[in-house]
Amino acid sequence: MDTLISLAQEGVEVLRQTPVHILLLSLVSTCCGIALFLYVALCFVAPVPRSARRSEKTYVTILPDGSKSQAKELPCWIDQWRAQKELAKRRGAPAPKLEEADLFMSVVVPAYNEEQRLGGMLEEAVSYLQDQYGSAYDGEKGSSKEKGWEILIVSDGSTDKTVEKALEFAREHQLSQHPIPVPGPWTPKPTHFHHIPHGSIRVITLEQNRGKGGAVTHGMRHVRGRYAVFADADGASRFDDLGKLVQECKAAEDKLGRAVGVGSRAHLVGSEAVVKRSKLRNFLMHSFHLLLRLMTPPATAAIKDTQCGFKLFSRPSLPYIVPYMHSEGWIFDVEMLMLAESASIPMREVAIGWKEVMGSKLNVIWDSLGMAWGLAVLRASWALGVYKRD
Ligand SMILES: Nc1nc2c(ncn2[C@@H]2O[C@H](COP(=O)(O)OP(=O)(O)OP(=O)(O)O)[C@@H](O)[C@H]2O)c(=O)[nH]1
Ligand SMILES: [Mg+2]
Repeated sequence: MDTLISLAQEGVEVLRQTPVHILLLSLVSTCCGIALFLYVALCFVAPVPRSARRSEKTYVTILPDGSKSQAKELPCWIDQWRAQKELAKRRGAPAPKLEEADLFMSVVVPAYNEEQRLGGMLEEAVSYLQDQYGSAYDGEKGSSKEKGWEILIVSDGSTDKTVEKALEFAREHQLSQHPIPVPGPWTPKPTHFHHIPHGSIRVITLEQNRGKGGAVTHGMRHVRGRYAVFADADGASRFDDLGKLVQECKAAEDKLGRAVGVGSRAHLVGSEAVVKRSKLRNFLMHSFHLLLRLMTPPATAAIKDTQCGFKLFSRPSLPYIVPYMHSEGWIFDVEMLMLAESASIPMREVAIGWKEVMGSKLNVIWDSLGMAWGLAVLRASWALGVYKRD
């Protein structure tokens, strides 16, 4: 004990005798050393999304005769926009605008082994889309009409019959003479069947599983709509609430037409749907929200439900978000919101209907740990400049 005290006294004496500028210099160099170490460590652990493979830049659909199409090239607005941006930079011209939308609403459905749940979700989606937005691509590019829709199903390396089920659904809804609608979480006894226009459902297959974030981002790169929404394949979110998201988004759009509508289940906390979940899951959900509030910038931190799989983007907001996405897993929603916030894009949280649907693939403990780690890496990578906008 005595030795410890005398050692401490010696240390204090040395500090007292060292000139202040030397002390400051050592402090600054220690901080710089730590920051450099963190930066280098982050460069190793921060996720870098794999680039899309050749076949992943194609889609298949159902042709008017009911056969499956050949793989067709997926139009990618980012590739075109990047090329135009590069050209504009060389000429010293202002950044280009995104090319006009081909249709009104694009729906991206990430699907990983969803042969069981996908049909009901699609039924509810197409009945809303067909009622609201009528026939698909009507050829009037740049039209101000609120017409036309498409669904992009991104099978995320599924090993079951997700792709076959999606195509079967499209075939049935294009051709069927004896239609039978598929029951879904919100319509267990559906009464209406909608015939859909040819080619309005496109199926994209990722060769290897990327995670929900990777699948959603991939889909978002290829949307043709004036608005693009992503929606989970389980149909847990009430699809009819898309109208509310569109309304809120429109009301919030800035001068550039940018806005994000964030579907939210926050109003359901305390309701049967949430209480029914295990105590552990609810505890982890609250801990995650606390972490989010502490670690994210103010507008993102103010969103009460960042994880809801139902978010709408107006087309002009896409170039500020989608090209800069890194997260492949469950934390990708937070990255989308943070990117929107850093570009000052207005965000509106909109209460939607939501139901617990059997068959979730979320591993409560493992995925919660992964999300906490992902959030820390994400936040540090943007803060320290490992990730940056070009
Ligand atoms: N689990 C998982 N889902 C993926 C993956 N890629 C895409 N998804 C899709 O992500 C969506 C959400 O998956 P769910 O298993 O319902 O998880 P969740 O909705 O976040 O959690 P719950 O509230 O329990 O339903 C579904 O459309 C999945 O098919 C992946 O790699 N893993
Ligand atoms: Mg779900």
